[in-house]
Order: sequence, then structure tokens, then C-alpha cells
Amino acid sequence: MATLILGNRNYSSWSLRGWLLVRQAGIAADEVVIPLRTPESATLIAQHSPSAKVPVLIQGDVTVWDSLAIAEYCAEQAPDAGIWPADPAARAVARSASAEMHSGYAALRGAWPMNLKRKGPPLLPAADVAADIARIIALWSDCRARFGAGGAFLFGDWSAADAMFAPVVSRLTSYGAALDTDSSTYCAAVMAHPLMVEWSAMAAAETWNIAAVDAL
Ligand SMILES: N[C@@H](CCC(=O)N[C@@H](CS)C(=O)NCC(=O)O)C(=O)O
Repeated sequence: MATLILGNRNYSSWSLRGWLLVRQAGIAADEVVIPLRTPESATLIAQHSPSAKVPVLIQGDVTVWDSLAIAEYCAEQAPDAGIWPADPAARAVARSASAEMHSGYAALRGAWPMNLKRKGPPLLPAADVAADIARIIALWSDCRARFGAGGAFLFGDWSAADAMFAPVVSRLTSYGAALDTDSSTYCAAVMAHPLMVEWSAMAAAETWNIAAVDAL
């Protein structure tokens, strides 16, 4: 049995990615949830993670401590799980999109932290956040147009690219971003995916609160 170390499900965007990937791969894992932004968080996470960040997947003597690395590990462990699209061209674009997500959109991530339980009114994005959202929408539209015909997700069937963007989908949904019909339909499909529904229900049941995030 593997172990998956996660942050609070309501707030930990990177953890959501890791969890979606591990579940898609069908890797059986005990889950350890560490609440973020408490005085003990860093010490508790550092007991498992060389980077002191979550998510971390531990399987036997292998430790994988980054969500994109977890995607690749899951793809190797479960080659038939569809972690990456089967078509090489689609796969190359899916990896590019995932890497862009992994290292980009700092304005959006900073201004609109993930908060699945958010019930506040829609927020108007500042210019730098709006620019990130515009780029994301253009990227989604390109993936869907070129590779999405077989299903509701970026490359048709659910893949690592959808897992990587799932926290952004949650942010655009919970902060009420104005979206075109196609992006809105894609976001609804992601939020309705059974794994997202399962994660969201667990997030809703959490009692930890991060006041600074809840105030947004
Ligand atoms: N590049 C890492 C980033 C992970 C990351 O920044 N995780 C945040 C939580 S979402 C974290 O562990 N923060 C540590 C803390 O808040 O103490 C990944 O993709 O897994």
C-alpha cells in the first residue's frame, strides 16, 4: 500500500492534482491530510517531504514529491490508465499544457487561491489575473478544438492535463469568472467528474479554515 500525503482538501490545489492522478492510476494509497498554514504545518510536512511541500506519494522505497512528477510516475505505473493521451501529438501538447500550468499563472494563483467551499460573490479579476484567465481559455480552446472531439475534456477522455487544470477550474468556478460557453461547459464537466465530486465532498466535510483565504 502506498501513502499519499496531502494538504487540506478545500485549499490545497497541488494536493488535488496528485490525488486525482493517483486515483486515475488506480494506485491504492493511504491518505494523510495535513492542514496548511498552521504553526505545525511545515514540521509535519517535512516529516514526509524533502521539499516540505505536498503532495507526496510514497510507494515502497520510492518518494515522489511533486504533482507533475507524480503524473509521470502514475503514467509509468499504470500505462493503461490513460494518464496521458495515447496519440503522440496529443500527448506532447498535453505535457506542454500541464507544464505551462505547473510553472505559470502566478497572478491568478496568488489572487484567487483554491477554496472549493467559497460561497462569496463573483470577483472581478485584476488586469494581470484577467490576462492569465485569457491565456488559459485560449489554451483550453486550442486543446479542445484539436484533440477534444472524443469527450468532454481537454483531450477528449480525462487525462493528466485535466488533473493539472482542475484547481484552476475550481478557482474560476468559485470566484465566478466570466467565461465563454465552451470554457464554462468544460469547467462544468470537470467539476462533475466523479473524482472531483468525491474530492469536493471530502473538502466540504473539513472543519479547518484558513481565514485569509475565506475573506476573499
Ligand atoms: N511544485 C509542487 C508545489 C507544491 C506546493 O507548493 N504545495 C503547497 C500546498 S498546495 C505546500 O505544500 N505548501 C507548504 C505549506 O503551506 O506549508 C507540486 O507541484 O507538487
